[in-house]
Amino acid sequence: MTGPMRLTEGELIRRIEAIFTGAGLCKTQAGALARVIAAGERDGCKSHGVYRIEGCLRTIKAGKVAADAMPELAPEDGAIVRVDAQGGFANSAFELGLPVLEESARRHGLAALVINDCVHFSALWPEVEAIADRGLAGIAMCPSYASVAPSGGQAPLLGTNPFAFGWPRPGRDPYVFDFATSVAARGEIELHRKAGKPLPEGWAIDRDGQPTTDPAAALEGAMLPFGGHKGSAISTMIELLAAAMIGDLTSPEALEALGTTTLAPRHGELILAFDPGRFASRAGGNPFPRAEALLDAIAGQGARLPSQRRYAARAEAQAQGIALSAEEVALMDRLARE
Ligand code: NDP
Ligand code: PYC
Repeated sequence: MTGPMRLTEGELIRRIEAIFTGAGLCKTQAGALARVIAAGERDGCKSHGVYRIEGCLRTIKAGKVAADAMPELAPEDGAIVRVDAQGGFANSAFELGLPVLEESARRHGLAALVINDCVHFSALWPEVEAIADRGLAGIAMCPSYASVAPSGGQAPLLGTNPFAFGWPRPGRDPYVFDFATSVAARGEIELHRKAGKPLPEGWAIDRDGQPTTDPAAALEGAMLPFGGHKGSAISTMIELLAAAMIGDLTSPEALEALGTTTLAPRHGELILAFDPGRFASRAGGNPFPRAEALLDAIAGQGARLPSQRRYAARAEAQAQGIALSAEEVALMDRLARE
């Protein structure tokens, strides 16, 4: 039995990539997946870290993702950049589209990256952070599969529909938030179930529409949107913009096509990029000093900025290695052998 260990990010990426190539994923798919999962683990985002490897493998073994997909960039269409993921994971499609999105946003002031026909399981902050690292503001959103009851409803319909935003901060880590539009991500419910821990009140209802703190009953019933009718409306917006509008599946359609919530769903994603300097003509093309004043004022009240915890976890992981529990090491060893 191996104990807990610390790995560098490069070592963790190589281990995860080997698991995926061993399961039949091509290098393009496996590399992009390994990078995003290792980044999640490095930043202490457990709901989309190493624990997700098993779900991706189930999806591969079930034949629900194109293991050798090479994403394809569509011909230029104004400020709309389109990448067809060809049924592969979203992550390599994003990597292909990012430089084109950046170039288009600089040329037009704003641009959209539409990813179609992708299998999606990952966190969105790596994407908006990558956009902000290029000096642009970014918004990313996607549906998932029906698992959340609309506010006032009792049955799964909306997805957990993540929504992420990134803002560049010259000389500092970008301002980034990224959250499910459900009270918590489904991954959190699954982690509570695995740990045998009850859910906090207000996260979910059972199949009879009654409030529950039992993770298994929540997974059979429905999760709840954050902020009642407000989260429900934002989640609906995501279904409209990042599914219906881009000609891809909504969360109920994605669940119907897949037939289960135990595999990663197939749908689309919408990512927007803004060139802040181009919008800031009234500010002499430089919006950053006033943006910094606002963000500093928030932090000045003792409030923590979103991603502050993540950047702190990253700094620790970069100094000391990414900490993996004995269970996580055993999981990766087992998955590498299977
Ligand atoms: P969390 O509730 O854990 O965090 C949401 C955001 O709020 C983070 O940016 C976090 O920053 C920030 N935050 C948390 N607490 C505070 C605080 N006290 N003050 C200020 N900011 C705070 O996220 P969720 O559980 O809702 O989502 C987790 C992940 O799941 C996301 O990355 C999302 O993309 C992913 N997801 C993916 C889906 C998919 O279909 N692909 C579906 C649903 C979710 P920090 O990280 O620093 O704590
Ligand atoms: O954690 O809610 C979630 C989730 C759904 C699909 C991928 N992640």
